[in-house]
Amino acid sequence: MIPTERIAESNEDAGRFLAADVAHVSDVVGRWGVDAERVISSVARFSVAAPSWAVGTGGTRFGRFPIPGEPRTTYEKIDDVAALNALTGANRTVSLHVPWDDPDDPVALRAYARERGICFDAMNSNTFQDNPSTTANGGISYKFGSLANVDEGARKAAVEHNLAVIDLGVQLGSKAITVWLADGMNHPGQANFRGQFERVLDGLRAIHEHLPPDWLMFTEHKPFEPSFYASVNNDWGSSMLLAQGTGEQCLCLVDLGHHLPNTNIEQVVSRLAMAGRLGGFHFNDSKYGDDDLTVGSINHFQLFLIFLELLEAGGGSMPDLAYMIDESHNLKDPLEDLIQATDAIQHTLALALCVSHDDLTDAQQANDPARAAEVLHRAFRTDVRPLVAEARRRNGAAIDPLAAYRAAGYRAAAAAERGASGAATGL
Ligand SMILES: [Mn+2]
Repeated sequence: MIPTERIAESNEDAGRFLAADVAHVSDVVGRWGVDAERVISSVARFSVAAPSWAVGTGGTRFGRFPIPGEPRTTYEKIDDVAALNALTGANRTVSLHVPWDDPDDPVALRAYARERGICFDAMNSNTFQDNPSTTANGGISYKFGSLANVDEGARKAAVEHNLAVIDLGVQLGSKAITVWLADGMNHPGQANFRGQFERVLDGLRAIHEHLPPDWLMFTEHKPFEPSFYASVNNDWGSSMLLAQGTGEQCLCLVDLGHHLPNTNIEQVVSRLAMAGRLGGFHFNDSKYGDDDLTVGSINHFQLFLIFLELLEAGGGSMPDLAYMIDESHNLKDPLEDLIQATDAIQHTLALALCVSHDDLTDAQQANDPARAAEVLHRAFRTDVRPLVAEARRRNGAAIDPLAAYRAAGYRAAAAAERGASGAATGL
């Protein structure tokens, strides 16, 4: 854990000019009618889940470069998320991935997490690789798909796995399951488009039937990889058809990296929200595809526009969706990257909250695109970092979380305890 005294210590230095900076930004945004106090409290309220696999190093198909002190167990992953949350105050939940996380005693795990201030967000089921329970079961394999497979045994195993993940999630206090499928084709002619889609829909319906009444399930689309010719759930249209065909508790999840280049993601967000089917959100950034780069590191203005649509969907506040960071940390210390991702999310939320909705609507009603652009840019180009820092300070978190993380020596302590070659990410 990172003790609160260490954070308070780091805040003494980092906070020397904070009050003056907050007063200045409040004055600036106040000139166009934005209440900085509301921005601060909205950012302070917002939380985004850390996925359990993201506290370990990711990797590419060319290799993985582990760092000392990576978590070895789900318990140690919870420790890392708790440390992250102590620094940011904005990662109050963890999202597990089964079977990479497969706790023997879910009740004990839940209690362990609760003691550290961490709750369980949406569960993730994995049917994109063979796992011991399927291969042991009569040679069943997901090589040719899970829910879309022509083999009934594989489809049945995939449905059963999802049901088991829901049962596990119930014990952990989770309220949702995200179903991302690798199903599709790597070769033209390999399968029948309609047949695959209908089999997936049947499987999703069987999973939906098992949902407790207060649960949601999410369909997550992705255009390619590992199915490089065609994914079954390839885009938001397919995702929406699947959600609509599955049932009332099935909503769509948008992963920022799961779109073809130049896709207007903010428009996708608007459409799904308009249809009442927007349920989950995975943050990352990309230059080429599903790069899983640090949030806001490349397309920051696009992220800002996406946040505007989220605020629009929530009537001026962030809608109650399942938000998660979905990144692969190939070179950075995973916790440092998660700190930067969370900071980028908080920062961009603050920027979006500084847009005057009234002024933007006036410009739109007057058919004045230049003025509309000015309204967006005056917010986007304002330095709102003091408002974000103040939100963190009020949450008892670090004003400068990365500096506080390094000063606390967390990774070195973890390495001493866990050793140099731990890895429990499943990658
Ligand atoms: Mn995702």
